[in-house]
Amino acid sequence: MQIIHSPRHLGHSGHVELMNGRVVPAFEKPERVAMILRAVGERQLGPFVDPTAHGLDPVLKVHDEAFIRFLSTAWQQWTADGRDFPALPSFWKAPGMRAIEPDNIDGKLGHFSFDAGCCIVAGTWDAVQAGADIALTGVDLIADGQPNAFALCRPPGHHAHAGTMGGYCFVNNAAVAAQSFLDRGAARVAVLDVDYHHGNGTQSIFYDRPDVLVCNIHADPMQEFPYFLGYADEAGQGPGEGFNANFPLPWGADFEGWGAALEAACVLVADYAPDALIVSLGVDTYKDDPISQFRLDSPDYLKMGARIAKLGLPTLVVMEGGYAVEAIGINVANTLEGLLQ
Ligand code: SP5
Ligand code: ZN
Repeated sequence: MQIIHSPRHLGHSGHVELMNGRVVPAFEKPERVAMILRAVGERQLGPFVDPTAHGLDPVLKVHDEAFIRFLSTAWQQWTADGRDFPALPSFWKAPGMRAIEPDNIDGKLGHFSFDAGCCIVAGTWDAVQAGADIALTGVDLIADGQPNAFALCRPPGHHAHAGTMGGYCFVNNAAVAAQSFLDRGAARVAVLDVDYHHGNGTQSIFYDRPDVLVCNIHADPMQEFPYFLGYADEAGQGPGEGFNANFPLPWGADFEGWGAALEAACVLVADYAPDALIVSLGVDTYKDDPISQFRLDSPDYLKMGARIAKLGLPTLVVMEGGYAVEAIGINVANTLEGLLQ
């Protein structure tokens, strides 16, 4: 399986997030990629491939132009204001306020975000662009005949909406990839999001469309971030009705409960008969994840990969979350190994 990655993610480092009321070093950190590279290298799941540059056009197919302009200039505007430390939003609009993009950078940060999980530093935009190129290179490889590929994107993407960053995500790599498959001739694409957190951004981007089926298995938003999307009754709207499926699970879920949801989601994917499958792979479902509450163990990821492989679909795996750095490598490598069997 070709593994696409780039050292450009290293620019997104030294950042912080607001967690439990405190500003702390970000859980979404560069060591995550280093550990994954080491594990997939040791297991010889490679070869490793560099991304090719695709520019912003494929990103702008799923993201608002004003949002992308903001991401590409935010650090410059933040530092022009005299601040030489990471940029973090701290103001948001309430319902009833106006959806205006203010001139002021603090206003912009609030306008284009839904939490204080997306910190911007000098190298963030370059890392984000590299992430999108990694996902798009994965699409190229599969469109050119590879049965599968692993897009080792960092930062992750599935919480990012068309015009909103959040949950460590800036550009929605999986959504950009799904749209690219369609633009390269696919009639239908399925996204299977197995990250611990609901992929609110991916759901939102495709919510009214029948050409992308989005299935999410995640912690019940009644208990867990992102709280305001990801409930079981969200089935899509308009022409997209019936093409979104959520499988919220309670805290403490192990592979017994989680695997039953995976089975149900795989049946939906198989019935949809897509031309390509995108797996939004978060391994924050792991029992020792520092910010999550599921109980999957490392061997479970082999089973997860094997079940997905049984679908027999061209499959692009896109990296999302997973914060137990000591185990992230083995858990990702197990998933890929399961997929290859
Ligand atoms: C891509 C991804 O996995 N993003 C996750 C963002 C989660 N941010 C909010 C987490 C809230 C966790 N609260 C419980 C803290 C336990 N100490
Ligand atoms: Zn997550």
